[in-house]
Amino acid sequence: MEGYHNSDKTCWNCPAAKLMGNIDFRACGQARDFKSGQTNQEEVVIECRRRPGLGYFEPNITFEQCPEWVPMKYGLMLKNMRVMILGIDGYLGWALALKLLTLGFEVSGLDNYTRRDCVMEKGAHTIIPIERMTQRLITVQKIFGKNINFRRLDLNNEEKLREFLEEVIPEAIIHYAEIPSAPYSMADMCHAVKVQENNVLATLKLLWLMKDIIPETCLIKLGTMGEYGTPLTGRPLFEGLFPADAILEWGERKWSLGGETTPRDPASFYHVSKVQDTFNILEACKYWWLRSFDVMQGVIYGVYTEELIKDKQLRTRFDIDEWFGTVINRFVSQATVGIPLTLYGKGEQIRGFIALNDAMQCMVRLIISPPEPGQYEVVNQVSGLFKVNYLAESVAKVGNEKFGLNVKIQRIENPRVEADAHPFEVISQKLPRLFGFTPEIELEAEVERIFNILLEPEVKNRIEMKKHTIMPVTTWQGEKRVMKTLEQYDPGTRKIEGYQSKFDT
Ligand code: USQ
Repeated sequence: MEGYHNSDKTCWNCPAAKLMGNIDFRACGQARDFKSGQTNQEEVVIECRRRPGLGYFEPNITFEQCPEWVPMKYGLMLKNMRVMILGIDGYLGWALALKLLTLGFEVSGLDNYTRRDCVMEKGAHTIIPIERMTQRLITVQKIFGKNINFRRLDLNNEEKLREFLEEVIPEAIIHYAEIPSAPYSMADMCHAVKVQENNVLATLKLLWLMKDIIPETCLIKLGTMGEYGTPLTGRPLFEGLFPADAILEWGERKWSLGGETTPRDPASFYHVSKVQDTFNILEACKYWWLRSFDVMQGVIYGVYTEELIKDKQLRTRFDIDEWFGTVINRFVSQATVGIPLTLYGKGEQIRGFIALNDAMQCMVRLIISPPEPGQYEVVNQVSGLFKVNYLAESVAKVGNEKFGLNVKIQRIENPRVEADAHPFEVISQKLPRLFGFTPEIELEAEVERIFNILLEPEVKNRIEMKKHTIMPVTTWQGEKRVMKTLEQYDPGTRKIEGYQSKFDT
């Protein structure tokens, strides 16, 4: 493709194109029911919210031809595009808000501080201190000279959500407002229900409101690679839907599976909530011609984006407790305070990973390249596949060699029900091939950046204060108990086979 990855997209993809009221999608694929009053009933015409002077016109202007789409670092962007981030106070939401602001987007967002509350419930806190939202917004104004239109709001409050959507009329919605923790969802009945209510029901309400208020706006929804599970057959994890040449063979007969959703095998009630979202969004796209990217993101790690490092007060949260810390972030914090790195079970689980900055790059690229009406698109958002024991070795190496630590590794009983040795092949072609994504962050370089922050005296002290929340006590059986240590060893003393499994980009 010439030019930017989104140069050839047209009004069909643009959120400023007013399709509702001009096209009746229910009639057929590209139905013809016009308000234009034109006599030629074969022609599909629409209006543009940003360029009313065009009147009724054929929706085939490309982004490259349209003066409302202007170049920036990652492609063409709709000038001052209004992006609403649901869950803007979180680890990802905050990082994305700052990135979008600096790129020239108009950013709005909501949050009800569930993440802060759930971490507090564990008796933990974000290791990297963050301010209250009011102070965060003042800092943003001071450093970037720009405002974020923030609303404290629960996504499950449909009346307030409707008001906010009607006020902003976002041109893209990023949905990060879910409780993202597998162990939290397995703690007991109340937690399991809370996660599913918070995640599934709120997303369903959002879909209904989008249909009524902003049907041309793309929903970019954070799913998870964990929806797919880890098939023991080694079958590749396609991007949500089977490709056209995938064949089901049974007895003497063969069928194409093309376009059908791939099997899901979630690994906790949290992961189940994401699977339920998947089907609700897929159906909404089918029934109402909404459009969505469902982002199957791997395990995220890191502290760095260009914007987050501009000022200490701009940093994003960083959790390390057994509920909300993800594995690499936890390992670095453990190394910092002398806890042997905790491998669960055999420690040979393989997951897809992506650094914070790379994940943000992907999101920007998706925001500026919306799907067409009715299109439900899935992307697998990972930049590398690693065994967790390899990650422990990498963290230990950086800790020992660059920071003079004496890092040990331990295997403990696995509190989860999961395969801890399995094949894993991921297809992740769309982001690099269709959206121009190029990972910029190397694992060990980012681990070093994490160490640099976690070893700051104030931050290290905050880990010391909460180190009792690091060891897992939440089992998938719903019991709370201390996990037995199975063995402890020095890094570099084990041979790790196939630590980076097959990864198809
Ligand atoms: N693990 C350890 N030691 C630890 C922590 C984790 O060995 O101290 C293992 C776990 O058993 C698991 C793997 O590391 O096999 C990843 O665990 P995690 O806690 O880092 O991540 P997970 O529970 O899978 O969930 C995280 C996010 C979630 C997101 C998911 C992406 O919390 O929101 O959906 O990563 S994925 O794993 O690809 O599904």
